[in-house]
Amino acid sequence: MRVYLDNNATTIVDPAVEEKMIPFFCQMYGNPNSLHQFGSETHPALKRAMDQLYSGINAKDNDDVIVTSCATESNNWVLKGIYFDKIKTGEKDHIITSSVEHPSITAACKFLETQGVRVTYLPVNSEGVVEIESLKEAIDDKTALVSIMWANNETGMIFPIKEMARIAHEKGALFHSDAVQAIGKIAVDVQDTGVDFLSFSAHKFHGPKGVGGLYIKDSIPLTSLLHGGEHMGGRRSGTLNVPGIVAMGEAMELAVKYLEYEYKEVTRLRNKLEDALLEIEDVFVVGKREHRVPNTILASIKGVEGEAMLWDLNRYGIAASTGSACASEELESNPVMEAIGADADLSHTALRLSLSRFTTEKEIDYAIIHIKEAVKRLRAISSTYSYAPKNHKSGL
Ligand code: C6P
Repeated sequence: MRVYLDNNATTIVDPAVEEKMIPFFCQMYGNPNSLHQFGSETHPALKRAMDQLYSGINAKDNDDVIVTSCATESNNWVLKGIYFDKIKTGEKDHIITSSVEHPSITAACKFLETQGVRVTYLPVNSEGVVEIESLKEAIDDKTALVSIMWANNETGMIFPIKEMARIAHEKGALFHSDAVQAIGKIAVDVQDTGVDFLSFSAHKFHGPKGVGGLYIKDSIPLTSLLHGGEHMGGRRSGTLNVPGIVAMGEAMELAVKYLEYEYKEVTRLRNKLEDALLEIEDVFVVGKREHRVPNTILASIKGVEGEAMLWDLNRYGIAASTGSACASEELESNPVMEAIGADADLSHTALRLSLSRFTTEKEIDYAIIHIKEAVKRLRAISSTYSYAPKNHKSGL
C-alpha cells in the first residue's frame, strides 16, 4: 500500500483537472496571441479559467489576477516590485514579514536587505502565529509592505489576515499574503480580508506544477519582473501556459466546491490520526486544531529523529516530511519549531503529516499502525530516549 501524507509539499492532480488540460497539449496547442484559429480557439478555455480564478478568491473585475510560474515567483514579484516602486524611489524604506514564512519570502527579504531595505521579521507565539501587538509595534510611516502568510506550511496554523491587513492600511502600507497553504483548505476571500496582493500555486490544490498566480487589488501598479512581449496586460511577459492556466482554473473551482468536504471529512481523518499520535507517550503537536487548516499536523515524537522516521515509514510506502519539502535534504532542525521556541530536541524530532481530499480512512488506519510500530522500533535503538513515567502530550 502507498499512502501519501505530504500534501503540503504537493498534491495529486485531480483527474478532472487532468482531463481538462490534456487537449491543450496536442490538439489546441496554438499560441493565444497568434491571429489564426489555432491561437483563437484557446480563448474560450482561457476566459473560463480566468473567471474560475477570479471567482475562487472573490476578486472584482477591476482587480488583476496574473498567472505566474509558481508562488515563489509571485512572492518574489511582490517584494521586488514594491522595492522598485516604493523603496528605491525613497518614498519608504521598510518591509515587515514573519519569522515563519516560506523561503520564497524570507530569502527574497534577505536579498532586499543587501539592497539597503529595512526588514522586520516578526516573532511568533508558542502556536507559531504572529501576535497583532507585535505588528502594531513594528509598523511605522516608512513601512511599504507587510507580507504575512495566510496559513503556515509546516504547522497549518491560520494567521489573522483581515486584522493585519487593516493595521497595515491604517499606517499607509500595502498588505500581501502568501495563501499557498490556504487555498483549497479554508475559504480565501480577498474582498472580505482587504488584502492588496495574494500568492498561490496550483500544485498545492490538485492542479499541476509550474503554474501559480498573483492577485493584485484594484490593479495597483507593480513593476514587472519579466519584461518582454507584454503578455498578461504587460504585467508579466512570456507565452501563456495554456494547459497550466486551464488546469489551475479548474483546480480552483474544485477547491471551492470541496471546501465543505475539507472542513468535515479531511478534518475528521486528520483528527483521527492526531488522536492516535497523541496516544503515544511523549508526543507533542504544534497548535490547537481549531486554529489550523483541516489537513495538517506538525508533531514532535520525543527520541525519534525526524529523518529516521521518514525512512522507516517510507519502507511501508508512507510519505511524510519533517517540514517544508525544500528544506528536507538538510539534516537541520525544523526552523518553524525553532521560531516557536521549541528546544533542539523537539525541533529534530519534527514530523509533518498533511492529508488531502484524496486521503482515505483505510490509508489513515494503515498509517496509524505503522507510525506506532516505527516509534517503538526507533525508540528502542535511540540513545537519547528512555521510557519514563512522564507525558508531554499537551502543547508548549
Ligand atoms: N511549500 C512545502 O513542502 P512553489 O514551490 O513556488 O510552488 O511554492 C512555494 C511555497 C510558497 N509558500 C508556501 C507557504 C509554501 O508552502 C510553498 C511550498 C512546500 O512546504 C515546498 S517547499
